[in-house]
Amino acid sequence: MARAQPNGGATPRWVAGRVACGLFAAGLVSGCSFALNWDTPPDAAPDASPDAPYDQVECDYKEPNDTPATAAPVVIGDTGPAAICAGDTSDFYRFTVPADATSFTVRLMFMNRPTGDIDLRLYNGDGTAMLAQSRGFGDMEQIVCPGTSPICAPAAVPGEYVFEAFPALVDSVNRYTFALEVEP
Ligand SMILES: [Ca+2]
Ligand SMILES: [Ca+2]
Repeated sequence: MARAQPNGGATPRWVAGRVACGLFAAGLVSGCSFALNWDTPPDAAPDASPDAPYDQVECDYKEPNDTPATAAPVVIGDTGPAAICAGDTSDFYRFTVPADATSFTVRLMFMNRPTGDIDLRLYNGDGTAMLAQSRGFGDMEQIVCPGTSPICAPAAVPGEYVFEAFPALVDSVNRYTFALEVEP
């Protein structure tokens, strides 16, 4: 009876200590998890928002232009903005490279994201022969003619051309701007 009482008194104190320690550790783990959440930049959402990859004005830019035959005329200095929108298979544009040009560049620029990749093709003036294509995974597609990456080797630089902005995957949608540059 005299031996049992000291043991009975010590045991509850030891158990209470373990419980308190466990709660403290759980609190630390929980705190780490919250800290990681707080580290997420609050301004990361707007650019990545899948709900607003384009607006109607961008969708309607130079439409209808879904085939080489209906390619929309553009000039050096035109930039869009345009968009590949839901149900839009392609945007074709026609442009002229002047007689004194030695090379030209066609460039698409956009903010790539999942289901938002756009690719670029260049054709001859009536859109019947593809001259080059750029199908990367970044925020830009570019073709320089004459050029080697991608290969573009037109018979003569001056003349009429057609370029096409199109979804990299069937359902890809995104806004983009474009640029035409000519080197004399
Ligand atoms: Ca179109
Ligand atoms: Ca691409």
